[in-house]
Amino acid sequence: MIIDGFVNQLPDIDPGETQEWRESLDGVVEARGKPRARFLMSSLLERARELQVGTPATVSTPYVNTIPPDQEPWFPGDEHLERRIRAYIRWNAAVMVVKANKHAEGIGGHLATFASSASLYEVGFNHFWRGKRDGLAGDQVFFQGHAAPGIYARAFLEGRLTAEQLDHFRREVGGGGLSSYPHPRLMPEFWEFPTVSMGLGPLNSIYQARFNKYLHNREVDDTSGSRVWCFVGDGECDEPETLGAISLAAREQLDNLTWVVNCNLQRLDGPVRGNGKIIQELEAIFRGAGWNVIKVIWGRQWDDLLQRDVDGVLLNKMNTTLDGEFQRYAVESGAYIREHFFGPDRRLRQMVEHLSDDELRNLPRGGHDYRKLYAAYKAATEQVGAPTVILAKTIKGWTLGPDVEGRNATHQIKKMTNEQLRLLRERLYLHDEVPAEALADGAEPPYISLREDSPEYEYMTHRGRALSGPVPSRVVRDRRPIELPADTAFDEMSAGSGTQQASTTTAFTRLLRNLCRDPHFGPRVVPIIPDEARTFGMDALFREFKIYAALGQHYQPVDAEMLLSYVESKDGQILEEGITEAGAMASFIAAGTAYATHGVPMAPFFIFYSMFGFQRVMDLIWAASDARTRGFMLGATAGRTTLAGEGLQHQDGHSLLLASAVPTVEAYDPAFAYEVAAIVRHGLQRMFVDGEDVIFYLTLYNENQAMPPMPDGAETGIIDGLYRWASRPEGPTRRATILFSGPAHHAARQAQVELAEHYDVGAELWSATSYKRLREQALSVERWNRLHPNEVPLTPLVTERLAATEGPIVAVTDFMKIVPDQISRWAPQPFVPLGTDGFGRSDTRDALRRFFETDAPNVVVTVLSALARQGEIKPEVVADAIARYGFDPDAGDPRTVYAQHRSDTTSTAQQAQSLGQF
Ligand SMILES: Cc1ncc(C[n+]2csc(CCOP(=O)(O)OP(=O)(O)O)c2C)c(N)n1
Ligand SMILES: [Mg+2]
Repeated sequence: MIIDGFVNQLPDIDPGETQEWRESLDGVVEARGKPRARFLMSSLLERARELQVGTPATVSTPYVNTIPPDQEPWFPGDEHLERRIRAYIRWNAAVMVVKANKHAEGIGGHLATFASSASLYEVGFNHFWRGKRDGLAGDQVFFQGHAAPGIYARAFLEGRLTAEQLDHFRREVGGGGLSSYPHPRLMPEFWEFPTVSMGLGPLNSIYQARFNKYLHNREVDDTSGSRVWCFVGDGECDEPETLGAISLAAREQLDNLTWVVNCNLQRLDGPVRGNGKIIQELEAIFRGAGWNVIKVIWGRQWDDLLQRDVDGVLLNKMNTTLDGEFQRYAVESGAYIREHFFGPDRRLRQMVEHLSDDELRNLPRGGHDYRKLYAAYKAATEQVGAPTVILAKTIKGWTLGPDVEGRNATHQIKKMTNEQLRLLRERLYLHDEVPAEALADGAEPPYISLREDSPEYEYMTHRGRALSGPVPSRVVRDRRPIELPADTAFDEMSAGSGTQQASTTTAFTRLLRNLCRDPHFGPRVVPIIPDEARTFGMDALFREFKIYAALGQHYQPVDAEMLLSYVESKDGQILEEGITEAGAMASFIAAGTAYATHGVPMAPFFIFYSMFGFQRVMDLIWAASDARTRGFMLGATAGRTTLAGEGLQHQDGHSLLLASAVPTVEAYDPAFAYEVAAIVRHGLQRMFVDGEDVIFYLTLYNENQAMPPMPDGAETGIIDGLYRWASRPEGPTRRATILFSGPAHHAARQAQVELAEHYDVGAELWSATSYKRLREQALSVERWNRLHPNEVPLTPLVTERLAATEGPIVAVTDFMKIVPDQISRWAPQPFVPLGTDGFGRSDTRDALRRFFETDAPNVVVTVLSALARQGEIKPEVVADAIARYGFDPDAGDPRTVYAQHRSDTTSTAQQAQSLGQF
């Protein structure tokens, strides 16, 4: 059944006229066929657009170039020279990878991706991308990670890399090697943006373009001279991160953003859409999202054929040929193409009768044609009010020879014999540059380098000068230095809250407000929140600092009269991202690398639901670290028992563990407002005075408490990760030490009282703000000792701090036990962690802390048990305490198979029991 669309629901004021139009169409289909009818319909739609009739845009157009030949601009380059340069780069890229794999088995590398995209890059390099000379910020180019060999090969021709460096492709350990993919962490003067984890580059590029506009609209920096370019694989478009934010780009009218999708129709294993057409699919998606779409499918030799296509048969063939078939044509002979593509239809066959088989085989795809690409790039840069995507059709492994080009295995081919290289030399016309004997069997293939007086070198440097320097290049310069906030911003936190109750989340919100208010530092603060501000009480900031809205606020908010109304503004400061932790993370990266990208240090504070941070967007955090991002991540509503009612999928007891895996993340678990303030102040110092590329992660909790003032001299200990918070009470004869983090201080403090009152134990309390930091320090000491056998061994800081403690050490946390366990090896006394392993569940805080065995009675029993093991007290004392607190010692017998899931099996057993009662 065909359901007639919306038209039938509207009144028809002239049914006769409607009928006539419909019948005319029927007539065309009948007499001239569907292709003609399609042509007429397309023409009518185009005319309707010209007349601004307001018909909705169609999401898909025929399988031809978007820009017709007569609208192509003049190509301003020297095409011959550019082809020569492209050939040299292609050669060097291949030789580099081949040599790397000849000398180091298993080192890897890719030939086919760059072979398909060399022209896409060269047009950008030669005509569009602006570098960073003369104090300019330049363009931001996100390269496809696997195309890195080509980017190195070009930098070599430019004289920016040496042959020795090329010889050290993927050999980084000795220094001076080249990274496999774009890694600013390892090549900080070359790469700007890590891209190789598929999907992250495209996502980051959108938020980079958005952040450029943000800087501009807030008048922090003039970014109108920067354009963001992103190169994307067609297979990469299957990653949710790739396409997940494209509507934002259209909504915010990011006309400073251009994507080039390298549609070589293949991914790693095989075709991207063998049974379909990836270009058509992507066109519909992007057009639907509001992007300007430019298809570059056919090289110029096809223009003439399309001109002769009076019956629309060629167009029809183009439209109906599947990608799987196009891939086949890329590897087949001219005769095969003649028979199968042109052959079945007499009119088509006639159309190419004048072309030889060789000419047929070499009818190029648009993505290898400079003129077509130039026209598309130029149109993209002139587009106003929308981002542009260029869908360029290419061949994977282009001209790398019959064993590589278009083959399903092409992606992973990294070796070529000298025989294959000889063939490549033919295909690239490199007879003069590469002497035949250099490729004799067993010979080491040579790189091509340019003499400085060669026309190619002059052309490249001239283009480079005209475009303000080479790309990519990463430079850190202080175009607009940042000034740290005045101390007053922190004073309030250090003073404590008296009897007033507050959570560390509220305290942080006040701190953030103070920082934003600082006259010098304030404008550099970038608060980033993915639709969770109200949860954290941060809606208070909306009115004062406003929410960034690219186009302003065109409506009166429902709460306009209220104190905390939802105020959006073009110069708003808060990035209210909506429900996208990935997008928020991309903003965090753009802001946290602005010190390098724009020479304008910015201080991002990304506040999120802690469960949906590291666990959700770890790969982006890894990329942020690679990109040398500086900034603060705040995991609010942290803890597996402090966030009480939300249950399994919300209660975070492991983000600190995940954070411990990221080398440049400083992970802190503060208990009090003054600790939060001291850590933030220290972080700012490290990032913006010491110039360290670090990310600070702080957990924030929603449990209200009276905030104590900062003890004198505590600051160093807070930063180091451990300091004595309360000394042992006078009186008791036995000794113990309790380490607490975050809200576990409640349990520790109560336990201290209980132990003194009932068990003659005097316990010291220590605040452990960062186990990660203590562990890393201890590891470095351990290594030093290992390698300095003749020297007096050094003592890890954690051991030194705890050296004077007496009795067992019990560490209690609202995170998994493995978090404090990070330092157990260096504890000078027996060490027992208490934490929240297993899934969270909904209940009150007290019930949860009892369940996870992190409440005060459990701390008491753990201390007593440890003392008993040391022979300090009798086991009966422990047994008495267990009975007194009503623990069930038999829940979770370690001899059962499921011991490690104790917390969950118990609950299942309980459930079964209660069900049994019905
Ligand atoms: C997140 C992620 N998953 C998997 C990979 C491994 N991988 C590298 S390249 C590739 C295929 C890329 O295909 P496409 O995007 O079409 O790029 P092309 O090389 O064809 O231009 C895959 C799966 C990766 N780099 N990142
Ligand atoms: Mg591909």
